Amino acid sequence: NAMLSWQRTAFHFQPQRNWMNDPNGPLFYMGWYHVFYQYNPDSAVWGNITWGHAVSRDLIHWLYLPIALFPDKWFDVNGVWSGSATLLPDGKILMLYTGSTDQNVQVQNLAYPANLSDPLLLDWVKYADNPVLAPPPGIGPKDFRDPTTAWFGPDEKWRITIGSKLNGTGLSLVYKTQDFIHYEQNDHYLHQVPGTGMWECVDFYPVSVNGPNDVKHVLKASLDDTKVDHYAIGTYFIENDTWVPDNPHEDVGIGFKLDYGRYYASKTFYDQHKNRRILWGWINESDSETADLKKGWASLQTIPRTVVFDKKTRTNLVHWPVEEVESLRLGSSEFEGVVVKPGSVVPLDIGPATQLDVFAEFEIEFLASKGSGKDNIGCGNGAVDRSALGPFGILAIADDHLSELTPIYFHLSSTTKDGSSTTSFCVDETRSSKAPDVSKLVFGSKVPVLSDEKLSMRVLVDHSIIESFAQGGRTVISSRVYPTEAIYGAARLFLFNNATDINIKVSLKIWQLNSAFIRPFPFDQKL
Ligand code: DQQ
Repeated sequence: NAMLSWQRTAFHFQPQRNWMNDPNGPLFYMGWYHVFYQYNPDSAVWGNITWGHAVSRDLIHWLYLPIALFPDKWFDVNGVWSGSATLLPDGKILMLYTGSTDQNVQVQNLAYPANLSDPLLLDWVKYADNPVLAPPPGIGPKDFRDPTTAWFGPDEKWRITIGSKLNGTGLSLVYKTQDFIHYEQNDHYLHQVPGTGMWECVDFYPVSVNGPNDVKHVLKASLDDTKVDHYAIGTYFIENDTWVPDNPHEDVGIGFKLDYGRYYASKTFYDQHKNRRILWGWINESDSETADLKKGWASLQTIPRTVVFDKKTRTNLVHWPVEEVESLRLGSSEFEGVVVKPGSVVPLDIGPATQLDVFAEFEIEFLASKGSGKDNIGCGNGAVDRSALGPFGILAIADDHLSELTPIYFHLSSTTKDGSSTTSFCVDETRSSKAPDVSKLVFGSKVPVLSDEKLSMRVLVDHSIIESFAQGGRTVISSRVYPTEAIYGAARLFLFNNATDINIKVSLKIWQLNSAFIRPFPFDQKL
């Protein structure tokens, strides 16, 4: 449908057509990054779930491969659901995934590449005696899914964890195995948090705090009830495979979100090629199913992000687009100290503004005549709010008349006695589209700003997706927007300041981004 083609993105991964959801089994093998994904080959809505498959040399340019796994056995006929890859020290690759059986029971199945000398890993074999795990006593048949990548213990056994729930308490079961066929269930859960409901797509991995021997562990769960990816940082006790959060007030499901926008079912993998941990996440649609059927596709994946422990705050992770995205940078424009006065909007003359990498730093000038007391509104009702210290930031995917725009902004709260202040980082979708039947919300959260730091944001703009990173990636917001006017050459970028008591002084570097090649693998051609 040409009418809606501008909502296609230029450098985000998405299938050619139809429905996609969770990223599955990401891995690096023989020079190629692989990503699999929950994919409905028949329609732009969820159903008939297979594993789509694509490969890339650099996590940016992608080649679609044939579907890797179909729902064609009794143990997965109602869906080949999410799962993870484990690379064994001997070079083998194992995939554990959830099958929804002919009885709609969630079981764990084993699959492996038919031919390890094929770098594309085109053919997959399902272990004949699947399933390898069925829901244990006491766990509901529909509350047992999404096995993690396995990790190795000092007892020479591998461990996996699988999310579930019991009476509203979200939890993660641990199993040990030596051959990935036979498993013993641990007495203890890895962790549990009352009131958080079903934990989908659990992720569990170490982050370096002070060199490789000093690590903390991240536990992430995708909460089925709220459709939010929550993580917490804590300590893993190998002796009984339990994990304890550093801060019980910021436990899984009640503390940090990986991304405060439209984002779900994320998964990391360790990239042994570049020694980094990479995070994939699904950006879901916020238009109607009717609109998705009409446009013939639904959902995208974020630009893969590197994940590290924040050594400055020591409380959170930082996420940043993989450096390879910078290979898409074309010409750039720079602006130095642009002053934006209270209540004003300043256009940034950069030419087309649909494919951008924007880096902006903000300085605050307090206006002497003013000086109100309290200002603690957080993201408030969006960028139209006006108060002493915010909001201010940029307007992306905006048309000349500002009839459509998506503000990405900071809002400071008043400085407290000890000199610290709380800063909120937000995205306001409420005026992002004139289209009806689109859910438009204000997203955001607090972001730590240390005393020696400037306020900064990085924003990737790609037609209908805006990925925003504050303070080096401490707080991240993915937005899905549906412009009808601010498309192609009509899309612009502006600065705005709706605060009443401050000027902002903004320095920016803005790159135009090239499109990525995302197309079918040329099987008839040598690469
Ligand atoms: N999506 C899969 C499940 C998972 C859910 C099914 C999360 O395995 O729990 O498509 O989005």
